[in-house]
Amino acid sequence: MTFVQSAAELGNQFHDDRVLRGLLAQRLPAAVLSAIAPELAALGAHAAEAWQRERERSAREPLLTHWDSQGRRIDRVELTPTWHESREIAARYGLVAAGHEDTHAEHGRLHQFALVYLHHVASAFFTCPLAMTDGAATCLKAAGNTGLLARAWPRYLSRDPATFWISGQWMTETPGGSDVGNSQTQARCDADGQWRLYGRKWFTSAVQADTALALARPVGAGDGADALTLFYLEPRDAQGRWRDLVVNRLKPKLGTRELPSAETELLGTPAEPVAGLGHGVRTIAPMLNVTRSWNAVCAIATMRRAIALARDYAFRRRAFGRLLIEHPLHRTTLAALQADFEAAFQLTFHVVELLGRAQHGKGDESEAALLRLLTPLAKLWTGKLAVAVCSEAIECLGGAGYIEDGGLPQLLRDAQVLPIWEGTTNVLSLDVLRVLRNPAALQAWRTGFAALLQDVRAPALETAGGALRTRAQELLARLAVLAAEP
Ligand code: MFK
Repeated sequence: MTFVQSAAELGNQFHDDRVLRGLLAQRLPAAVLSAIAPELAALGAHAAEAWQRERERSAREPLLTHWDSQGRRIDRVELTPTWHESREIAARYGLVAAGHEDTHAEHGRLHQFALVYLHHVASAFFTCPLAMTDGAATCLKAAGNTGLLARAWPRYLSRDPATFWISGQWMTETPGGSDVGNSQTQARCDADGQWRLYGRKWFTSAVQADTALALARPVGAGDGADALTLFYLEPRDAQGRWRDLVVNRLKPKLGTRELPSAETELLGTPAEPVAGLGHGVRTIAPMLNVTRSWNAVCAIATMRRAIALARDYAFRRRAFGRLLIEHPLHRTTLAALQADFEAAFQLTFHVVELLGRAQHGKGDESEAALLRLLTPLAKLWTGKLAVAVCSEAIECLGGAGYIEDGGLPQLLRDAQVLPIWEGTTNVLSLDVLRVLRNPAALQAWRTGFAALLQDVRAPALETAGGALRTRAQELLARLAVLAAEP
């Protein structure tokens, strides 16, 4: 009888996650934790079931149909079953709402992002429009646009799938991916006062979103980022027909293939300025900072999944007379992956906690500055790390890891988007420098580091703590020099 190796399996992804459970127990009041634990456990069970289910069916992708049988241009986008399911889950579990509701006060963001972390991989990147929806809600609130808040906010935060809306973020154009200031989309105002957008958006993530925030340049406004205006639009009418826009193509991407990213042409799409005219990049910035936090959470969720599979496999697979986990080199490899993951996890959830505190007016100015500084850092570090961790996890399973049906190749392909969208590593490094020019940021970093290092008190950690202090001081000195450069 030929030997057949059993595949890596997943248990309940909440119950099995020592790191998440430890953090929540440490950071949340016991009453909050016991209130949310059942839904975390339910999503943890769903994560494991969804992983198994995906292994048993062939890959699906959204489908774009341009014409109906009579020759009418319809640009119908059919979504995958997982995307339909994820919309339901997102509303019912409040994956956006939990971050904005007052139920758990400043702990709301921890609650929300624990849910997101558990659901991300099972969502087939439905987390992308959820991140943008969260960003849009944050952006409208920051802009204080009462009309748009009254219209869209209750939908973005709805826990009812029938009324839940998702938002897109339409910035990228052919001349401007990172350099958004090069955007060419024009905004023209009709005689009756209606603004309309004309131009090509080259990477409209989640094209089927109910609303979108889009940057465009009012005619005569001049060049550069500051002349752009942020507009709110609803791309389809009540009958589901596109409002003066066409969907030219769905992007043939390396990964995130269930996510319908599209090339669209705006042909006079009605839109409304979010916060007056001009300063569009500054107005959309709150959205960018929120989606960057989501990106970091989804990156650590990806790492955790890759490591869970590699670890389970190490307890099943025998080589050279013993289990892989009994080989010191293999154990060291897994331990190194886990160490990187845990560091990334702690940084990311620190950002999440700061976000919740800032939103509820708990943090002081120094905390706000630290949040602004750590957000791009968490995004840039975790995005790149997720790719490396997935790659190493594949190697941990050898040839079995390289096979499509096992799921790890898709995890790696999907991870590759994390360092790219929402600011590449270099763009975010420049953002960090932008922040550091504010002396309060450097001081916040100093204070934040000192507070964290105070917690390193166990005698066994004395040497490591000392090394960390020296490295932190070197880093601070280097950052001060960089921040002073023109
Ligand atoms: C699973 C997770 C899912 C995640 C969701 C994925 C959705 C993907 C869909 C996409 O849209 S992907 C495309 C995302 N594109 C980017 O992230 C753009 C990357 N480029 C940048 O981030 C540039 O730094 C940026 C365009 C924002 C600014 O470049 P500029 O043209 O050099 O502008 P400038 O003059 O430096 O900044 C303009 C203003 O914005 C300044 O304020 P003031 O007008 O008051 O001086 C900046 O301080 C402010 N600003 C820029 N970045 C900020 C910010 N303010 C707060 N936070 C920031 N991050």
